[in-house]
Amino acid sequence: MKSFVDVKDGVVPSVCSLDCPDQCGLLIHKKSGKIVKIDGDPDHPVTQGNICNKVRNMGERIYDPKRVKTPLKRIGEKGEGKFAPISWEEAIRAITDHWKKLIAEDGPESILPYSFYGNMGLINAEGMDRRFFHRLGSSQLDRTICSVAGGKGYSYTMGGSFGTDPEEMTETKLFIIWGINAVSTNMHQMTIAQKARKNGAKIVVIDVHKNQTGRMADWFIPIIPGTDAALALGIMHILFNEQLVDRLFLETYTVGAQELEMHVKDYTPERVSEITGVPESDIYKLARMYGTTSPSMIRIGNGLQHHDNGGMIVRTIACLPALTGQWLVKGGGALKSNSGYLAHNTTALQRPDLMNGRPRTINMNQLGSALLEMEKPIRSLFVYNSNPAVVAPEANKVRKGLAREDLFTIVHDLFITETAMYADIVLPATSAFENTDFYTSYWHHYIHLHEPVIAPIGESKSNTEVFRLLAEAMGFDEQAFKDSDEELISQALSGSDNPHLAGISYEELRKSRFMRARHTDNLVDRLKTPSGKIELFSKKMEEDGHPPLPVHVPLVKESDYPFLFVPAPNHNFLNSTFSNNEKHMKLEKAPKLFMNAADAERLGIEDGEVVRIWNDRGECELPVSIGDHVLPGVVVSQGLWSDAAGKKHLVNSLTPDRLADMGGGATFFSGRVNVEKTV
Ligand SMILES: Nc1nc2c(c(=O)[nH]1)N[C@H]1C(S)=C(S)[C@@H](COP(=O)(O)OP(=O)(O)OC[C@H]3O[C@@H](n4cnc5c(=O)[nH]c(N)nc54)[C@H](O)[C@@H]3O)O[C@H]1N2
Ligand SMILES: Nc1nc2c(c(=O)[nH]1)N[C@H]1C(S)=C(S)[C@@H](COP(=O)(O)OP(=O)(O)OC[C@H]3O[C@@H](n4cnc5c(=O)[nH]c(N)nc54)[C@H](O)[C@@H]3O)O[C@H]1N2
Ligand code: SF4
Ligand SMILES: [Mo]
Repeated sequence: MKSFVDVKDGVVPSVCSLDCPDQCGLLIHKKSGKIVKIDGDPDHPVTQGNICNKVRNMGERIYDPKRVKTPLKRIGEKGEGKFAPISWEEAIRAITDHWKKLIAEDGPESILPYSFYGNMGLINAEGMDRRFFHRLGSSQLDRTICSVAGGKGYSYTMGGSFGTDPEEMTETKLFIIWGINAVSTNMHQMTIAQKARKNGAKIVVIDVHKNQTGRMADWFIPIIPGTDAALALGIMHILFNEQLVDRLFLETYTVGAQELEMHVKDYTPERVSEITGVPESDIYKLARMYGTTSPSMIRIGNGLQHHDNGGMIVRTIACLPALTGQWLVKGGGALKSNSGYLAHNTTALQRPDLMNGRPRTINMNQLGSALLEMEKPIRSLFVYNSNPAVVAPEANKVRKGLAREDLFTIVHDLFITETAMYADIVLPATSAFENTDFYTSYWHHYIHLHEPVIAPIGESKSNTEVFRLLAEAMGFDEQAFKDSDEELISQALSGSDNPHLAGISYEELRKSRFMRARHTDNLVDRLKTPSGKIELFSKKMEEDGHPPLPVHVPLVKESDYPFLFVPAPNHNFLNSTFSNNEKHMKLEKAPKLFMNAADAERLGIEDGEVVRIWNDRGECELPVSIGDHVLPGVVVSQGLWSDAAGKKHLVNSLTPDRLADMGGGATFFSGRVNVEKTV
């Protein structure tokens, strides 16, 4: 078969590689070998030809003249961004010579990989790289920045990442979109909800910010940040009191219903209203709506878990569908992540057996401290698929660490990111369009194969290729480092004990490009908790040092600064990706700080005025947007804007690197700040 790269004029299939739940099927239009248009694939069963503007304009990024085209070495000061081209041979030799010296002096733990999901392709994001760093015996990275706290919280209740199937949500009659800006971050969720609305469904949005998603709701419920568990417990209180619970379901499929019923007596609507800022009458209205509408579906977003108490919030909300028996109703239930359905054979792909001993593990949310404060210092950092100088909390600490003269930093990326500015060596990365890989959605049930649609730009290389080269130069002669991309995919898809993957293989995927996870309708099959039931009371949580019943735990009061600060993502960037592309910046216009009119008036701040936002960790300057889109005492920004060219837009200079209650998760949204006029 002719490769898609060789198609000069025509349309070839692809899939979106970005860290977005939708994982859209794409069609790439080519002219004279170049991408001229990116469209949705109308044959994709879930995304059905619609895609976001970010990716429609992805061509701008792929062919951006700023792309790194050759390896580079630093010739200026760290942070200055002065580099000179070198060959791949020189680059790999410089890195591995340096590492061999460090290993001899300080051991392999002096080296730290830092990566996340700039590319969701599984062999590139967590395949060959994992093999390499396992074999190297470097410090290992705990990848906690995104969804770990909520993932753990949800699992305590439900046993794993299994939720409602989006394809069944056309039947849903009530959508509770809770802590997710779905219009921007999961657009097809909203498309489905709007279709269902035509058949009478209602859309309720619970958020700290009336953003695009809140504006689309039939009912928007503003809430004080970090208090959502209390609201869920207040709903439970009313459901039990008013006999709106499904007793038969509770008896058959849950443990701890009686304990929970007693426990939620304390969460009176009056008390819950005080905690959450939601009026008592609204708590009653919401509970009764939830208790009497079926099918109902709660879309649990990431905003909830980026708090000190984020794990417990998600654990608590995840109890709700059990109370109303929604798990047995088509289109009912909840969806935090569906990644369990497509879980592949990570042992075969990542080969933890290549690791000798048990090297230390470093939490990626605390990169700054790790670079500045470790007794046995990190002396080399290898960054790929991530831009920690912008995305990690306590950014000033991170920058100070990156500026260490004795830290040997390598950054593999498509661009000179804010992180790459501090690199000793920069390696040019291919875009996902230039790679072979496989992709599994954490929202819908499809797995995709991707084959390159264009040739590598310049001398860029994929992650798998770079780690093969590094392995060879380090003298690692195991077959694991010689496996081709196709072999990596085959290995990841075979020998898995996940019954939902039955029948899915590299060969089958080559024929059909995407395949659906096999389904069983039996709820019990998915309840992989210790009891095999939905755990409203969890002994496991008690063993792990958490309250066994869901509770509201207040946020850490880190200071007396008057505002809670929620620096959320925006519509046209994906984390920091696209924040350096002219087109996307233009679409997004300018960063903003949303503030309640009462607060603005008190501070004498006018709409559009640039204000200084600060706390003990750092400061930043943003223009204010005044209105009623946030509650008093809360300020919200959107987007991880670049602070290059002296712009004071680095919101993460203000965010804490405290860890959430579960899994070492991030607490981006639990920081406090002061806001004042700049003059
Ligand atoms: N356009 C776009 N799409 C994206 C991304 C992007 O940057 N841009 N990022 C991708 C990634 S990596 C992820 S993880 C997801 C994240 O996307 P989402 O799941 O939408 O999560 P967030 O955007 O972090 O936060 C969602 C909402 O939570 C609200 N929120 C914050 N704190 C609270 C709270 O205490 N209670 C309630 N009820 N709401 C709260 C915020 O105001 C925000 O509207 O999106 C992915 N898709
Ligand atoms: N204030 C605040 N901070 C946040 C968040 C928030 O809501 N608020 N969200 C957090 C969340 S949920 C997440 S997931 C993180 C995300 O943080 P990151 O994973 O760091 O995401 P990006 O900023 O998109 O950076 C990805 C980088 O990978 C590069 N890249 C893309 N493809 C490839 C490839 O194939 N190979 C290599 N080597 N590089 C590639 C891109 O060019 C880009 O520079 O940010 C977190 N930071
Ligand atoms: S970023 Fe999300 S919505 Fe946009 S094309 Fe990719 S998967 Fe689809
Ligand atoms: Mo994320």
